[in-house]
Amino acid sequence: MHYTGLIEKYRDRLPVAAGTRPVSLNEGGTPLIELVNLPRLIGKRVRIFAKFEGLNPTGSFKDRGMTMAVTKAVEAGARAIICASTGNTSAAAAAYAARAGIACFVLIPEGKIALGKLAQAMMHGSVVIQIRGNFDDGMRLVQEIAKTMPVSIVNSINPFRLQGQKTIAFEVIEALGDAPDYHALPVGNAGNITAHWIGYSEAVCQNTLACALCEGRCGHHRTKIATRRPIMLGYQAAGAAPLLRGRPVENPETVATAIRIGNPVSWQQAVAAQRESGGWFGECADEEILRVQKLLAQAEGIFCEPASAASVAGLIQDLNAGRVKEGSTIACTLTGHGLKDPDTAIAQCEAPVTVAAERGAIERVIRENLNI
Ligand code: AN7
Repeated sequence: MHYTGLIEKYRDRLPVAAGTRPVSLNEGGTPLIELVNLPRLIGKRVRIFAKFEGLNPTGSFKDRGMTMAVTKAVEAGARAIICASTGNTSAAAAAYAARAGIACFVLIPEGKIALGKLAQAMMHGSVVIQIRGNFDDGMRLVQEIAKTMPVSIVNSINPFRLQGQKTIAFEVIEALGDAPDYHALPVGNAGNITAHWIGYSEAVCQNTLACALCEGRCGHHRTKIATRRPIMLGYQAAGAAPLLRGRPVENPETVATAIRIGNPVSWQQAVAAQRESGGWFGECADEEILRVQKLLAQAEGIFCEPASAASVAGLIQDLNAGRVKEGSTIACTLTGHGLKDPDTAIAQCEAPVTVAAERGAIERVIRENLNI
């Protein structure tokens, strides 16, 4: 049957009513791609699977949360949505608002979001408000503003966002036949690690009690689809690692602008996921994030954005430290597409060679590169 997005697919596991009409761009259903070269390159006997969320309609996992948040906002009669964003949330909000025919306001830190994300927010017709401040300032402002203005918040403090994003866990389980041993992902505002844990927890639960969100309509705890839950590994950029440090970071800084966040709103839930799963938080230096981003692009053919590469960069560190055991199966969420941030990609690569439009000149380049 024609795939029409995650609300239709997981209707019985999501807090939606029978008559709810999804605002959807057919998000979800992303591939789980085994990394076929990386384990050999790092000399570890493990199976690593990348959940490539860059292949969602707006190029990040945010679409999963946004289909739910906008569907519910429209159902409740909202005429406008608002979010603070490091880029991907604004791109998704803008697209789903366009689809629903409602207004969208996005607050972004001036000069600190990747070019592709800015283009998306602008192109989909949202009102882009650049603030002279960082994401955390924007998050605080959005919460204040939503108290007095007729705008519905679609940041991940909106519980429907997490409900949509929990479907990543369901899809990983379906692809592998059960939960992996570990699940690694980048952590910024900490909504996604919370959502993954909700998904994995519901997957092993047969509790038929009604969930608080839907007042008994969904019955999403009905069928057990996994026998266990993974150990959760949450990786932050070294310059923006509040969860690792145990306190907010005043001026977060990292090349991975998507996770340039110093005071995550889902702090408590993320810590709960880490503790309950027996997992931990780790940090990655910017150089390491970029090195692994390039490694994924050049050794696996997968172009993710810098923040996404933190999941694999952190995993490699913990494999080398012996903290993640060999023989394990690991899922890594690659949260966004590399095309989102062309500036950072180009800055890491050698400039193209420029030659005359002549056969000889091109043959010379080929010979040099193949050493023949
Ligand atoms: C590619 O867009 O917060 O820990 O405003 O874009 O759930 O915040 C983006 C976050 C990881 C972190 N990878 O997820 C925003 C925003 C990418 C991201 C994260 C983000 P959370």
